[in-house]
Amino acid sequence: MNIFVLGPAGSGKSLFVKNFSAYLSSEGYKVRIINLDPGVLDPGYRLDFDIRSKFTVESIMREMNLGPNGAILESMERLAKTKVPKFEDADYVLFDTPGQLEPFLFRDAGRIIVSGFYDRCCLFLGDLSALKMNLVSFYLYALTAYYTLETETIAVLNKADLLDEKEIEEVKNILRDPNSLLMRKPANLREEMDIELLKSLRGFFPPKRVPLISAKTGVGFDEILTILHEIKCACGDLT
Ligand SMILES: Nc1nc2c(ncn2[C@@H]2O[C@H](COP(=O)(O)OP(=O)(O)OP(=O)(O)O)[C@@H](O)[C@H]2O)c(=O)[nH]1
Ligand SMILES: [Mg+2]
Repeated sequence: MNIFVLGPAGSGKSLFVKNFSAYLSSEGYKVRIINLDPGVLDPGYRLDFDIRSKFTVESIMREMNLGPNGAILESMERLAKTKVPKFEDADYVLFDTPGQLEPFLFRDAGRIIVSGFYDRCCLFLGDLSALKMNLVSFYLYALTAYYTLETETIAVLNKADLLDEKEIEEVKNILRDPNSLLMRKPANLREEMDIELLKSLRGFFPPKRVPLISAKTGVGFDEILTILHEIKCACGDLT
């Protein structure tokens, strides 16, 4: 299965790929790792394919005399034209994706590359410590990825180790029952809208399928693996 790890800048994609790949290996799976981020300096893990062997944001800046944003856009044009290898020998292929999610998602690169892999899903990471109660925007962003890439997308709340038990329980409550938002303070128009949106979005992201994890400590990795198994079974492969 090909797993694209997506998420806003700094949400923990690279650390997740590093530690989740080690977890999968320790569970006996054969894992391959692909880096699609031409801007990363040191991803900190062993790679089976690295886009930086073709180009980097820095090399494009020098070559074309561009600033960082222009070079990132150019790098996405080149990424769209790159033939990314398929590793048929692996149980799981993990794809680390560019730190700048927008050009990957909203230009051709993401759609072209992701659609080239049949057996696939996306994990959309959010930084729980930054999101706190702003779960609606996280869901909407994950939904945007789902629609743009036309690929089953699991919303994953990362950096759970940075929250205390009470905060974790609060987030879980909101996931389970959006009305619990109301219990914290009197509803204003924005909160009423949040509740309605959360209720609708639960159709796409059922609470049971929104793991709270830590890419740092490995908490929640087993939950993600269970979800991946479920997705595989739903696709008809019961092996
Ligand atoms: N405490 C904690 N820190 C984390 C966790 N995941 C990532 N981090 C830290 O968050 C920072 C960003 O992590 P990265 O893995 O580089 O995030 P990224 O999404 O790959 O970042 P970009 O590729 O630059 O967008 C680093 O300092 C990580 O050590 C986590 O679960 N818990
Ligand atoms: Mg990264």
